[in-house]
Amino acid sequence: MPHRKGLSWLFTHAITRAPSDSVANGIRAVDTGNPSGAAFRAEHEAYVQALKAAGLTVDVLPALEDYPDSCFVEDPAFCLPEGAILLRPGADSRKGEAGEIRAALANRFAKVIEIPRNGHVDGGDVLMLDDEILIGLSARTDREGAMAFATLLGDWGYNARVAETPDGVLHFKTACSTLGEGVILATKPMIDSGFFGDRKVVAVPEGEDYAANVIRVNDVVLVPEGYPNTLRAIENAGFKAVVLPTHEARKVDGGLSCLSLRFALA
Ligand code: CIR
Repeated sequence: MPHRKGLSWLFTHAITRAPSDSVANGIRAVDTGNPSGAAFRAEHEAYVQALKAAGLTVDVLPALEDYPDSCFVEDPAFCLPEGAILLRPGADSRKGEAGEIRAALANRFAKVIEIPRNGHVDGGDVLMLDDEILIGLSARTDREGAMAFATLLGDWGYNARVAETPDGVLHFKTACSTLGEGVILATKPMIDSGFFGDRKVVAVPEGEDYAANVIRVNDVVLVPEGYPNTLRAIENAGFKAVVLPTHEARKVDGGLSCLSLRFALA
C-alpha cells in the first residue's frame, strides 16, 4: 500500500535542539576526543540554515545541559502528518528526553501520543520510506518496543516492518538513508541484508560508512563533509547535494538525521 508520495522527503517543518556544553559527556562507542559545545553549536547553526534554505520552518529548542545527547532529537520522537509519537530511548541517560520534547511537539501537532506498552525504540532506528516504515532492532531498540511501535503504525494505516540492524551499527539509520523518489543510500552490509528488496540502492563507497547517514529535504540531500566518493555517488544518481560539517556530532556517534525531526504539516 503506498502511503503517500514524498512522505519521506517532502517536508515543511523541522524541530532541532541546540547542542549543550555537556555534549562533551555524550555517549560514544569509541572515544576520539570530546566534542566542544561551542564548535558543535556552530556546526548546528549551519545545519539549521541548510534546513531553512531547503524551505523548512525550523524550531530551535534551547540546549539542555542535563541531557548530554539531547541535540539528537530524532531519537526520542517520531513524526507523521497525523501526529507525533513519543518514543522510549534505549540508553538510560536519554530516557528523559521524550518528556523534554513533548511541549515542542504539542506546539506543532494536535495529536501527541506515547508509544504504547513496554520496550524501547530510538528514532534513529526508524527508516521512513514512502511506502513502508522499517524499524531496526539494535542495542537501543528491542523487539518488544519495535513490535509495539509497528502495531501503532499499523493502526494509523502505515506498513511497518521490523528488521535486524547488522552487528556493530549503532542505529539502523547509521548505515542507510532515504534519498527520496524510491532510492536508498546504504552501506554494503545493509545492502547484503536484503532489507531493501528490489528497490534502487546507491552503495556507500568503501571506507566512507559514516556518510550513509544523509537526509533528503525537499530538493536537496544534506551530506556530511569529508566523504567525496559518497558525495559523487549521490550526485551521479541524479541528486543535488549540500555538504555540511558534522565533525563534532561524529565524535559522539551523531549524524545529520539525528539532529532534527522533519515533517510535513498541511
Ligand atoms: C547516542 O549514542 O545516543 C548519541 N551519542 C548519538 C545519537 C545518534 N542518533 C542517531 O543516530 N539517531
